[in-house]
Amino acid sequence: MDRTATRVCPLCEATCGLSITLSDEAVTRVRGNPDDVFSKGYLCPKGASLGRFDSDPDRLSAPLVRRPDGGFDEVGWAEAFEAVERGLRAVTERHGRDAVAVYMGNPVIHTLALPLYMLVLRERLGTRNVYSSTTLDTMPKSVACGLMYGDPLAFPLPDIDRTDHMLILGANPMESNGSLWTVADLPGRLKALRARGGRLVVVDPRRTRTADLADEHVPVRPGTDALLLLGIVHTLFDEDLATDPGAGFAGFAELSGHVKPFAAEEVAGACGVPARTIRRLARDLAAAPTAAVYGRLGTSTTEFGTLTSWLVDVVNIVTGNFDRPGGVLFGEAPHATRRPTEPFRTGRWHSRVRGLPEVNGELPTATLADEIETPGEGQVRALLCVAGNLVLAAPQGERLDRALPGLDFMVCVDPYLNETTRHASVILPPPSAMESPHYDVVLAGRSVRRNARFSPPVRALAPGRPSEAEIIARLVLIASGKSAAGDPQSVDESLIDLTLRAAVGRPDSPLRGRDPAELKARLTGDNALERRLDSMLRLGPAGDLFGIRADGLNLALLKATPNGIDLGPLRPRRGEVVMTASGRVELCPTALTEDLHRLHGRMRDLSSGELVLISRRQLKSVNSWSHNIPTLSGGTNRCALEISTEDAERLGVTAGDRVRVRGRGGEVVVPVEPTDRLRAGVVSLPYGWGHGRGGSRLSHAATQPGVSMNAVTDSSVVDPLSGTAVFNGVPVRVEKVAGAAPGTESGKPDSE
Ligand SMILES: Nc1nc2c(c(=O)[nH]1)N[C@H]1C(S)=C(S)[C@@H](COP(=O)(O)OP(=O)(O)OC[C@H]3O[C@@H](n4cnc5c(=O)[nH]c(N)nc54)[C@H](O)[C@@H]3O)O[C@H]1N2
Ligand SMILES: Nc1nc2c(c(=O)[nH]1)N[C@H]1C(S)=C(S)[C@@H](COP(=O)(O)OP(=O)(O)OC[C@H]3O[C@@H](n4cnc5c(=O)[nH]c(N)nc54)[C@H](O)[C@@H]3O)O[C@H]1N2
Ligand code: SF4
Ligand SMILES: [Mo]
Repeated sequence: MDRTATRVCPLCEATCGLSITLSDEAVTRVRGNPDDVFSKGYLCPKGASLGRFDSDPDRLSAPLVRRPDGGFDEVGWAEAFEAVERGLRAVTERHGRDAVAVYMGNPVIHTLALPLYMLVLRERLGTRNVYSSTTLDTMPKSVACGLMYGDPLAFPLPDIDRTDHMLILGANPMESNGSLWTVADLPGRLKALRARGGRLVVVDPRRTRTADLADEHVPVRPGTDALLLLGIVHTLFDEDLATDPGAGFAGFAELSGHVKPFAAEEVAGACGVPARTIRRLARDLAAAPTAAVYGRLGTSTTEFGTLTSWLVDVVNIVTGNFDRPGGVLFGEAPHATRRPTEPFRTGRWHSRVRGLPEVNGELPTATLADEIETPGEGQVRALLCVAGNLVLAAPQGERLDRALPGLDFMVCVDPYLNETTRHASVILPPPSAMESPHYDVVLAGRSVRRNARFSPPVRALAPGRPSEAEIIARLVLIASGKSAAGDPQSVDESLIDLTLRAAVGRPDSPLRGRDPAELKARLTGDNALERRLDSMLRLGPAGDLFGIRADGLNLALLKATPNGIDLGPLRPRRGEVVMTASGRVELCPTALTEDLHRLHGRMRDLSSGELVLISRRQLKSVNSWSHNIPTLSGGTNRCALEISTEDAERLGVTAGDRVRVRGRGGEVVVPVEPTDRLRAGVVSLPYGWGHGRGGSRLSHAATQPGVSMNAVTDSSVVDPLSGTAVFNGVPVRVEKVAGAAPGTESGKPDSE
């Protein structure tokens, strides 16, 4: 029997609504759901392949526990949890709580269960060794927003549907579909901007598909966007085009002083962009009726990631485009979210080996290998890795590949036996997305239109198989010193009690004085996790407040509305969001203006002319874990080093020749693809390849393994303010090799 179900896609931040056809419970077809209130039928090739992810024969269906001889045994769930309990307890009893590190990868934000439970798990583990993909990605933006607005999760989002002018730096949304910016059908919306007469400018060392669509492409030298943006801000002051944002903002007058050394004419050489272009970019932004500047991975994972992220917002503010329709607006989740309780600051503790500051309760993933390898008090001896593929994702991942086997104990919550999980002591595989309920706890708050959508599981869980929520809840029990065999729902029950008690206790709460038990009795949902979601929906800005707001949201309403509920466009709301100590938006936080000296000191080396490596994402890849899906690999989706035709000629290489790419972190041998899409002096590798390692079970990926870009990157270099890794602007040497075997990779450090 065929049937169809709706579900939001978990593969990227665009959150497209899908219509899924099942035949005898197997997914036979995935289409965009034309009635979805947010995505209106859009989908990309990855979403169309979601059924292949579901039916991939390499997905683990039972837990694996390592045998003394090194292989894995498939075991029952109770036995696997007992092994975790024993393993983690042995480490904490001997070495203390900080000896257990936790790493959370990117798919965390694409599930309902993980963002809700990982916070609790982190708290209960009580370790300072918390790591995540955030310090491989968005942390610079968080630090900038924390310092400017007081909330590290308050991200201004370009109002794409109403803007007249978009300046995009270091992002390729035509292929990535957007990031820190949840927009379904971003390609269509960028085209619509052009069609209504709006202007699109793309700053990127590579002429990407997004740049192909633009009115203007500015091929900047990698790692120099902070200088380019400073040149723009300088021009705005210099030519009297800067708008004083007024009383709610601190530091406008000071700003013009800070940008003094960065005139367009001063930075042009380092950026590789003519001064007249920089000045014109500034004038165009100032002249546009509305404009929005957006920067993503190419601006974030560089040595000056936090400065660049700050300057993107500075330009939006001093061109009068901050917190207004057509400019940038803060996102707004429809459910209750955690707000910070104290002004943002970093460095409440430091990493043991390199002394890097804590940010948002985390330490930089770039220093995890140091913490595992360096003996002494506080050494990391166990790792809990949830939805992460550290070996391919972290800078100098080959070093982690060598360090992980030295751990006393390692638990992975992951559906695959892959490059990282092959080092685990225990692997706990979550069920497929098809068997998991979904609501975008994180991404709903980054969405260009406010909306609420709930997807029930498309298919029932196999009997005896725990949901991802149950897996993590049992880990929470273990971390709380209880038995993993206890009741996992007790974790949610106690969290619901806490939330409701707080809601009735707040002096300004509309629910003040109500009985929490009475409110709890009204929650609906098929399990405790769903009831927890119901409480968050009901207490949120669009919630029904347990009946006070007649048309407000609750879970039952979302279940009755499978295509979702649109709650309208974003609105100006900085008054609600900004929570700095001064109560004003801080245009010139000291930590940032001080970092300008480091940038100024580096201006010369940035234009040294050595070859630098940048990363790229591919339309048919999902980071490191989709290459096992045959429909998403092969053809144009392969691993090769792009090189400018000019550099190819200089090195005497032509398409398909093999080259050795050597960086400070190590080297790879990879075929080249000369292209006129790259500016000279820049080479580009796709991120996420490097499969085919012994002990992994990714049969299709092993047939075309590619090489890992992170065999070349260097974990000793980070953006110091956020601890974020550097994946763009990595100095490398490239030389032709004769007759090397395909995809050879030594990962041997060049100099350490
Ligand atoms: N050189 C270079 N390195 C980079 C980047 C780059 O551009 N260049 N990009 C960086 C960025 S932006 C990011 S976000 C990081 C990503 O870093 P990671 O998140 O560590 O890596 P991913 O490749 O996303 O791997 C996700 C893992 O989660 C598993 N998984 C998939 N779905 C689920 C699920 O539902 N539940 C669970 N429990 N597990 C699941 C997959 O099998 C895989 O092992 O990589 C970073 N690394
Ligand atoms: N198809 C697909 N979509 C994805 C993913 C995927 O793997 N595949 N991954 C998801 C994840 S985890 C993320 S974080 C997002 C990332 O989303 P994006 O940031 O939009 O994606 P990237 O392709 O990494 O784009 C970075 C761009 O920066 C450019 N660049 C590199 N260095 C510099 C520089 O110094 N300055 C400037 N101005 N540009 C530079 C690169 O050429 C590239 O075009 O994508 C998400 N969506
Ligand atoms: S754009 Fe992203 S959310 Fe939409 S179908 Fe593709 S992978 Fe899924
Ligand atoms: Mo990412």
